Amino acid sequence: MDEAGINEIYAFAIELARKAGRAIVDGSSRRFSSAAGFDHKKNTADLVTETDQAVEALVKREISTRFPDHAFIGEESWAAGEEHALDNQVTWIVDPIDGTTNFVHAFPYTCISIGVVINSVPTIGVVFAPFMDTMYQGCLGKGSFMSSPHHPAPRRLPLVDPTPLDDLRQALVAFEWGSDRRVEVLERKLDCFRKITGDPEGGIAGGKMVQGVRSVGSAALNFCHVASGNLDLYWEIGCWAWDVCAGVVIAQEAGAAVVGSKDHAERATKGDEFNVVTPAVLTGRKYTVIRAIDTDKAKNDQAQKHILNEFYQCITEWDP
Ligand code: LIP
Repeated sequence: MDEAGINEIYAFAIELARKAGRAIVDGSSRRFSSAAGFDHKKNTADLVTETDQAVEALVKREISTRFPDHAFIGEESWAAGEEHALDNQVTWIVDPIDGTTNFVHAFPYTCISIGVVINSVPTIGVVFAPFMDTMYQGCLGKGSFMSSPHHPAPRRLPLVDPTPLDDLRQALVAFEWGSDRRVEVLERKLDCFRKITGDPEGGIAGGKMVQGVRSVGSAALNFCHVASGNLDLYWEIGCWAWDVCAGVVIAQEAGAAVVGSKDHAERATKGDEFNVVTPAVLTGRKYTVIRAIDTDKAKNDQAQKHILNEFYQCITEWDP
């Protein structure tokens, strides 16, 4: 696809995210004025609302009208059985409301996430958080940017020059509790959380004692905070391609690195396929993203690989 074609899709995605954001805010107003409910998916922590479904229908309709030959993967369409394998079609990968639990509770970390895969490569990413009126956008080879009420003109990401990150003890990390709370999953999560946060001199063997942990409830916004440099690393097993596709582009364009499963991370940090998000990684439901650490690419790669190798010493994976 030529530059003009990519630019047309990019501009359309940004405007579409703003339109969807208005629908999310309207949906929230209706929800709290009429006490409109929500439904459970796999359990009482996995929620969906009529606004999720309405916003996805809006986005899907607008895309298919403008780009009828493009493919679409959306969280709610997928839940309704419309599964689509990632192939070499231009594919829109959309989460209409990332942070649905936050939406239900009027916690502002809610966004729409619009990713576009072109030639099997995550190429365009747009994440709009309407309750904070904050837009994150990125396009392959063109950088990524953030705009907000205090800074309406898009600012390039990361927001500040990368600073050294020699050890996880200096890191602010994000991980999520997610909605799978079965004992075999929760035990693994808790063991990983324990090692990531624990004091090795205080009895937690292998503890990395990170400086802090944040769980905002939105994979897309976690990726954007890593891209901005506000978070050092985010890890999750169990979210989906629609939660992360846009964030992958925004993060990589800000110098961040993305890996998938522990096995992928080990191969990627040893080989020459570092920071390549293939369709298998994008749909693998296991993700780690680490912020830019150096402006020099070779030094940045080396520093990110070092921290990733240290981080994965804490991780015992499970299949979501
Ligand atoms: C959410 C993800 C989050 C995960 C939640 C949920 P949703 O997406 O963004 O990372 O921990 O369980 O899946 O369901 O709000 O679109």
